[in-house]
Amino acid sequence: MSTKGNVLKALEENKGTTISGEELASNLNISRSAVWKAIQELRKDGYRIDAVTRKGYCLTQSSDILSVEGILPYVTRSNMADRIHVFKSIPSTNLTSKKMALDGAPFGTVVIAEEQTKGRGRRGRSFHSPPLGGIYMSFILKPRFDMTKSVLITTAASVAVCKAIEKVTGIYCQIKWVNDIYMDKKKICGILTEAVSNFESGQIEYIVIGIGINYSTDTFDFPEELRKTAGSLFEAIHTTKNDNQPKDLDSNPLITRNRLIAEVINQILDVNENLEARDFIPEYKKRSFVLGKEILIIPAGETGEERNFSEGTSAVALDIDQDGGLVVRYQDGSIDILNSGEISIRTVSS
Ligand code: BT5
Repeated sequence: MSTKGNVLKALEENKGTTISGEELASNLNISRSAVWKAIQELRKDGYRIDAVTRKGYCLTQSSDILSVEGILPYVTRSNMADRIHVFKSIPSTNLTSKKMALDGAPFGTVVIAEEQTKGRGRRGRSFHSPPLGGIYMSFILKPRFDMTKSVLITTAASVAVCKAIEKVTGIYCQIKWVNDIYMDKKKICGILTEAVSNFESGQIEYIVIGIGINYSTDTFDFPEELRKTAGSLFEAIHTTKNDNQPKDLDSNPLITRNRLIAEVINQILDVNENLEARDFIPEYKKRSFVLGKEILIIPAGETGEERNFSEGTSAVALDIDQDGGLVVRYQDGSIDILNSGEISIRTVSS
């Protein structure tokens, strides 16, 4: 690790407390001027580091630049130091993950970006990924069963993300089948699961799960057409499931993007290890806001965009089955199970 990386690691481990230049220098076996130089570089990168006269340096609690050093202290697994990769700006963390997987990156690798310039949604749609306020991350995971159950993987990931958000921020989110996470009726997270197959054998070699969370994205950072439907965890005033009190991001410096990313890593790796047990299905149902409601099932058009609203088929969402499929009843009384990601649904009744 570079001197700058080592100094950052030490500051992250002591976040919120002051550590002297002398101590940093001796712990890292470098000169005090090397420490000073590293601090200057980190400040240039945007880290908020206070210098306290005769006491030393303190990385302020609210400093929240994404970094491996800032994430690692909260990750429960011990083998992740070389598997977490943070980028400033890349086209898409899913794309980078796929390339890394083909180049031999191990299962459990996580790719994170401050900004995506070509964030991807399903079926060629885009996921708006501006810098600073968002979390864009992808996992390279081992396929645990055939991809006809790919909906199940996305289902499990949705629950994992909701649990991570609740644990770190106290905010209770809901899920719209299959891959959208909502807070206060606005989409704050989307998930895109993709498979990487071996060209020759046709076998699926890797699964890439991409997660985009609007953490503190300003409404005006969304394009006009998304402002009514897209929300952010810390947009304005939020309520928690437990106390229904306003939640202010700055009042709790322990809530950071680095911390939330670490918890998403913990939850995703845990749930993925035991996917077949399907323990997450009850939690998915509890958080689903479509169950019991009238919905419109809208097929995707050839360009990937949804077809005309009026083409939708009306149905009632009854249940989520053991493979993450949505059980629906059509107006003629017939029952169907939707497993394909090739449709979108809209709630009609609230
Ligand atoms: C998704 O697709 O919601 C999956 C999004 C996955 C994004 C992550 S970020 C990390 C990883 N790398 C990638 O390149 N992608 C993954 P879909 O269900 O198709 O929804 C896309 C639609 O959501 C768009 O057509 C917009 O209407 C809306 N949308 C776009 N950006 C949004 C945002 N930031 N927040 C809320 N809604 C958004």
